[in-house]
Amino acid sequence: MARRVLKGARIATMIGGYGLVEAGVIALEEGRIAHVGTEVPAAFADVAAEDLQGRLVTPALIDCHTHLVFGGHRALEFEMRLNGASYEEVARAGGGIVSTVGATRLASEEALVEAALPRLDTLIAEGVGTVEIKSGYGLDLETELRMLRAARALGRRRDVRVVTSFLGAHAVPANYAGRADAYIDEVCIPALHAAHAEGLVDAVDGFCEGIAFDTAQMARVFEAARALGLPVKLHAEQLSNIGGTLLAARYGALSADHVEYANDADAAALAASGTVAVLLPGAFYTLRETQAPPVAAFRRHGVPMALATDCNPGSSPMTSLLLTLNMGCTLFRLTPEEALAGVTVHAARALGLSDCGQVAAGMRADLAVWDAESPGELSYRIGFNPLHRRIIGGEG
Ligand code: DI6
Ligand code: FE
Repeated sequence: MARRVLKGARIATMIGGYGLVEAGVIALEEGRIAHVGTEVPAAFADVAAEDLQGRLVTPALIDCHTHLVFGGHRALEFEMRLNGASYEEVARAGGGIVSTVGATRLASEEALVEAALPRLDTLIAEGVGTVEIKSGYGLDLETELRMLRAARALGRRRDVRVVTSFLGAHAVPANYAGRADAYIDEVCIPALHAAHAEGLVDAVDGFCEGIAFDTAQMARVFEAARALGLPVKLHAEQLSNIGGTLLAARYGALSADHVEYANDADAAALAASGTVAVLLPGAFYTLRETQAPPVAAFRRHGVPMALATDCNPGSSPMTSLLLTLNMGCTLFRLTPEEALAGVTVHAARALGLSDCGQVAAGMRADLAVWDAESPGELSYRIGFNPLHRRIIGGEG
């Protein structure tokens, strides 16, 4: 359907906060938004308008940080933690990320796709139109590439835009224990080159943490990314402060993610570099973390904040972006307006996308229509999905 007019919409444009337009009209043409206002534009006078009967319209939601592709699951670890083990103890005991690596290496591309589809479908059912998917459970060249091919395949299998991040620097595999630098040189950077040559990489990510890679090691990965012209992002300050956020800012990263242990100086650096702070309340909740990210400092310095599921088998086995909104408000004290910006306009920015995340002329016609009266309802409810339908690329 090339041309289309929606009327009777309460539109949260997400331009300057909610940017509400009452009794709004949206004209769509060739997969793009052609017009947003309160009158049908003359050029669309010939198109029969569809009445949304006062329903809320937002940009289609964007989950800007997921590890959606992986083999197996980690329910046993969940039990371990409930029996008293900490996340770091689980990791040091050979569990954690590395155990998912074993299951992922054994899975074919098709098996990875099939395992991820139910998770992706759950996100889509809540109005998600764009999802970021990371590699990082291969930690060898073949499996890192296979994960990224699976991520691209998911984007072809469903009406959703998939943005990939190469996360070769996610953990040190067992055969490189104690030799993280050699892993970076011999596996991570060559795999990045190979994945990029195959068109599989939209951005480069890493896990900068005591149990993973330090800032000097991450800087080498970022240099390789820069040489390829790829943007970077970083899991930073999730469990401790070791300088990842400052590193991310120094490289003009799209985002610094988790950031529970970031401080005021980190917030100032993110603001200066225009880097988005991606908050991941699902991991905070699952790990029973007690230090919340410095939201007040982010506000004070004007750091854009995004929210994402961090869907992964260990620290955030969550496939609900609506629950993430609620957790962002309840656990981190975001306002519902900040939370919705976090899964729309700021999530787009965290992915380097400028054609989605707002309802505005020129943007992709990716919309979510809700059986809701006010945008705050999306954050308010727990375990309730008011999605009426998605419109993706002007269709639906
Ligand atoms: N931080 C996280 O929370 C996830 N990855 C990361 O770098 C955890 C991934 C996992 O435990 O499998
Ligand atoms: Fe993550």
